[in-house]
Amino acid sequence: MNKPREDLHRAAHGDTRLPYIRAGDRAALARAITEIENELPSAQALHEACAEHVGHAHVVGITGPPGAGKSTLINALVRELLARGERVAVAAVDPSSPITGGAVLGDRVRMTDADASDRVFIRSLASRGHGGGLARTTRRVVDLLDAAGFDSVIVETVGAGQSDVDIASLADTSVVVCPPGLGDDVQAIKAGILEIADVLVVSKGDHAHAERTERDLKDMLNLRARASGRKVPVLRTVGTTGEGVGALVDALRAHAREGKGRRVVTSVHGEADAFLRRFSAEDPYQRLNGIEVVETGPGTVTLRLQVARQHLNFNGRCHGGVIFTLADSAFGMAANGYGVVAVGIDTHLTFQVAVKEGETLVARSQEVSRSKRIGVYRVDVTVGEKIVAAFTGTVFLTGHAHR
Ligand SMILES: Nc1nc2c(ncn2[C@@H]2O[C@H](COP(=O)(O)OP(=O)(O)OP(=O)(O)O)[C@@H](O)[C@H]2O)c(=O)[nH]1
Ligand SMILES: [Mg+2]
Repeated sequence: MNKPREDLHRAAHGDTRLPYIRAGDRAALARAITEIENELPSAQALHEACAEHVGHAHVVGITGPPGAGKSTLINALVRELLARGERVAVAAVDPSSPITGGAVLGDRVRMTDADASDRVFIRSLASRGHGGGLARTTRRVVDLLDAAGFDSVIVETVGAGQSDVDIASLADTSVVVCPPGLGDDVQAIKAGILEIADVLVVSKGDHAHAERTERDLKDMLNLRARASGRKVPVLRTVGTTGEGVGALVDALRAHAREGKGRRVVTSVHGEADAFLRRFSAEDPYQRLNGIEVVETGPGTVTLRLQVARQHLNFNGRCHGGVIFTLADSAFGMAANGYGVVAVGIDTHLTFQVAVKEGETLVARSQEVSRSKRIGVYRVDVTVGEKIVAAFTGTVFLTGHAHR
């Protein structure tokens, strides 16, 4: 229980590492990513310090089946972006080979000149976390790279939509890479993948079947566009030579300019704090129950309630509904701290220890993951050092701003 407090202390005084990272200290950046990957307590303070610096980078997700040519394409993309004078970061989420996968990509890019190599940072993320863990760390690494001042942050993941890391929720622009000859049967890459693509790339454009695959995909997308009105560009690239990659960068930029699918970025926290405190003060149900705000941070809120007679059930213990109300309030506030209306759609609460009159309940919510449309939160309800209830909740993000 001391650790979170140490974190809050650090957060309150600003994180000392971020200025170095923002000044281009690569060793500090690499260490910070390791901390995030290992989910060390110190990573939380860093994450909170990043909040006011995120939102500058264009985050591009590159996904597609294994061996589709994603890394080779990213290598060419990095060269193109460097040639345009950008600072570029790449995070490769590689379940098959956590370290060597990244090294392969790095080796290929290292061929560029010295000035350029100062402007590129490549990192492979070990997928040791399962499910939500990997999604959370990847998201935090992306936020860190964004806060570090890279113009583009490219994320490579295997799979498309169904993978642990849902690239569509992580990126401003999602690119789906389709290798040629996925068939004669393009149906193989069906709805799921096409749904998340902002840009489709037929890779290995020098391959005999590439033209055919491009045509099939265009036909399929034209049919869909007629129904949905959503136009997804299809481009052909040759990663090994860089052919078509200039046009790809143009398409990525065009998508970013349209502003569709912007990631939800954390607002400057001072405003959010004032907003959340007002939100709590104006919530009649929170007032009725005597709920007080202890602390707020990006994606996290701590609330307190002292159990009084009015909170007891027929057994003389704290009513479960009160514990739920406290946890649900922390959940709702954390999810709504970004200026976007978040609506709860699912919650689950376990009661672990009975609570007596006079005890003080503290509920601290934590963001597990947050995407364009969905946020997942966990809340621990404690009395002193004891966890008395654990809550998880999901919100739907409406995309509408709070009044
Ligand atoms: N002919 C040709 N081969 C390519 C091209 N791009 C990639 N390849 C080859 O395709 C193979 C897979 O390429 P990668 O870039 O490693 O593919 P990937 O999608 O990153 O693979 P995983 O990360 O393992 O899923 C390699 O042998 C590449 O040399 C291309 O444009 N043309
Ligand atoms: Mg790869």
